[in-house]
Amino acid sequence: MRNLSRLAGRSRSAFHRPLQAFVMLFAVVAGALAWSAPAQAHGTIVGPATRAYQCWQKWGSSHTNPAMQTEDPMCYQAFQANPDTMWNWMSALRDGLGGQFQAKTPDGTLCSNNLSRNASLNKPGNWKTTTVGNNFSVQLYDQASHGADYFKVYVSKQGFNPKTQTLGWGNLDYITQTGRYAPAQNITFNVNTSGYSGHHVVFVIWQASHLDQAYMWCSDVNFG
Ligand SMILES: [Cu+2]
Repeated sequence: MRNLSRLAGRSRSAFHRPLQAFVMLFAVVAGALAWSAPAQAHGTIVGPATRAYQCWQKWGSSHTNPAMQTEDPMCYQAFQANPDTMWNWMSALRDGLGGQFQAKTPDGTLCSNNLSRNASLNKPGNWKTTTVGNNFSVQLYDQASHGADYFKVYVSKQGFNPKTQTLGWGNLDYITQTGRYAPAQNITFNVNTSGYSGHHVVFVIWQASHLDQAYMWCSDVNFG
């Protein structure tokens, strides 16, 4: 009997030890995942605000407000389609494009950076605009301080109507490409344009510096 109970005790603890090890491993992995979340934060253009950022700013704290449907139908449809688009306004990125932005971004998917989870951002409509002059500044806010290899800036052609037309590469005027920027949370540069009036889309590509990581966004502006 004594031998038998000792044997049973040994086998029970032998069973428990791997289980405990597994539970501890799970805790460690879960902790690592929780810690990696802030490191996955990135950035966006906050001025003039990108579509997702603008919707997050205006409605993020009141996204169940029924007034949004009539006051801001484009933000409303974006929240209906996938609220994660707004919560993750900083994460509109793709890795490994090798600078092949046009070849790897079909017409009609520019504002979402060809991310299906953000497809609502490609919809034409009455997006809220930021009023700018011909010369305006573009401001990146980057929680991760990646720095930039460069930014490319485009503006939709005069005559293109963001309220009724889906944006393709052929609808854009190429404006400029910047130089490099050292890692910083805030990067601001100036853009000079001429001949624009009314509602336009400012399309910006950010080639981050920490790895081959490209961000693309649409900001709706009104050239006053
Ligand atoms: Cu990042």
